[in-house]
Amino acid sequence: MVEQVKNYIAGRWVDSQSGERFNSINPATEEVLAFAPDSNSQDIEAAVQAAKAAFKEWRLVPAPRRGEILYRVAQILEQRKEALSSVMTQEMGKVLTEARGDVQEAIDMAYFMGGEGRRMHGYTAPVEMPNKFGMALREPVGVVGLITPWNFPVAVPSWKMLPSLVAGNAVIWKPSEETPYTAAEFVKVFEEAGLPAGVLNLVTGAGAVGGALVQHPGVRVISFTGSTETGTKVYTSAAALGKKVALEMGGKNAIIVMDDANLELAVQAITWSAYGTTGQRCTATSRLIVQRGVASQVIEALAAKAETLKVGYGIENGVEVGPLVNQKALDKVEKYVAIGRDEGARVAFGGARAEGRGYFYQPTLFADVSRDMRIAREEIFGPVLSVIAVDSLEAAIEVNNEVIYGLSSSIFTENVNAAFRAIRDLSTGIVYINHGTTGAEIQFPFGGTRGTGNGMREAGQTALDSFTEWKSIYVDYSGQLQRAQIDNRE
Ligand code: UN1
Repeated sequence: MVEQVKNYIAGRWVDSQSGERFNSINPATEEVLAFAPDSNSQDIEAAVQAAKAAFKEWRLVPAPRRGEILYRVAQILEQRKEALSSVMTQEMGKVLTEARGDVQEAIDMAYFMGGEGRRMHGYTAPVEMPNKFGMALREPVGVVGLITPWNFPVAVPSWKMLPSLVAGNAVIWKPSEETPYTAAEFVKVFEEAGLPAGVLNLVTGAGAVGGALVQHPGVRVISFTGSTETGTKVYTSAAALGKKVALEMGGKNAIIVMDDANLELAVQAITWSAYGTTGQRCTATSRLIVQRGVASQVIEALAAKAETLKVGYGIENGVEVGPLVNQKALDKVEKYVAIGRDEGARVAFGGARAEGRGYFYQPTLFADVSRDMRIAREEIFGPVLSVIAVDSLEAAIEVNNEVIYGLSSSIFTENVNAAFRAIRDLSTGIVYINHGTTGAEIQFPFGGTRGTGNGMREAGQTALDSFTEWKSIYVDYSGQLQRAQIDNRE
């Protein structure tokens, strides 16, 4: 049965005014799973009008009450976890256990941000004049536009929606065209939780409709997660309109393994960070920087472990690695594996498509990679790991820091001095010690340096920075014209 997805605007499920639709394909079977509206700028216009109208009232709902709706979202998500995870696996391919983890991140975020309804701290500070009081508080911005990827089709949108909503904004969400069905199922949770009509609007479609959202003057904030190429375009066009933009883009994350590391632990962590979600996480490990003394031992162990991984349809029990999201992603992985071979790297494991239907590729390990090869520098977004051997901690850190991205990094060592030097010197937004590069928790800032972002962070309380403005308030209860009003300060 093919699901018919609709847009959700002003609290109603509607078709696009374009009358067009597109298919959402199950990447494991290549069958059509759902149709969704191929929306246009008229749909964005309708969503902006709905969001603007809803914002007028939503901003006045006390934040603790807004937080309570988020708690209900969390509870409904808990009940729906299995169903939503199953739709996600069918729609974008990640294995069921990972899909459950994806939904769980949204549950965690809903409880966390629900709590912000009673925190969302501002502050007071002493002021210069007698009988005068000063305070600063966070205010919603208005209508926010969210553009999200397919690789975390519930978790990543939740990082944007939940802080937006608790802060009192109205939201227009344009999910990836790979995951409209999962998106609509997620929006239904908010509807059931009692979110007023127009506060959250869903508009599905391809890049053009995202562009219309970015361009609309009624949308004051754009929060984007996706490719560096698209994110840069979003940033440029939103800047011309004076909008606030939060960007989360590419990665080329590395794990460093020192020769004193617990190698068994390191090999397990590398395997899941590199091949989990078929390497399609912004936080995935795509480089292994290993100290020369243990390099061949680690490569052998990784190849042996990769051989045991069960690749297949993620809905089936025991499958550990699902397909890539689509043909284009598969082509890109094939292209990079060819580039790696041409550059002189050695395929230690994998290096080919899997047989049969579905966009499957074998977990792939490249040895003898040098730091200047393209496979050591460019984001592949697939199950391909490149191993670079180095002589020292200093060299490892240098190699880690020289790529254009800076999301996540990790070091395996039993030496506390090396660990703390790495914490100090690894120039990524997230650093792990004796843990893979994936698995960030929602209560800490999430985001990267350099080409990964634009200095904003998601998750944690920092998430509110993207979706609020500060208002500073001075209350003068002296009953007099005080000097500060005349000459500020003498
Ligand atoms: C992403 O790949 O965009 O840390 C998000 C992790 C997950 C989130 C990844 N919690 O791997």
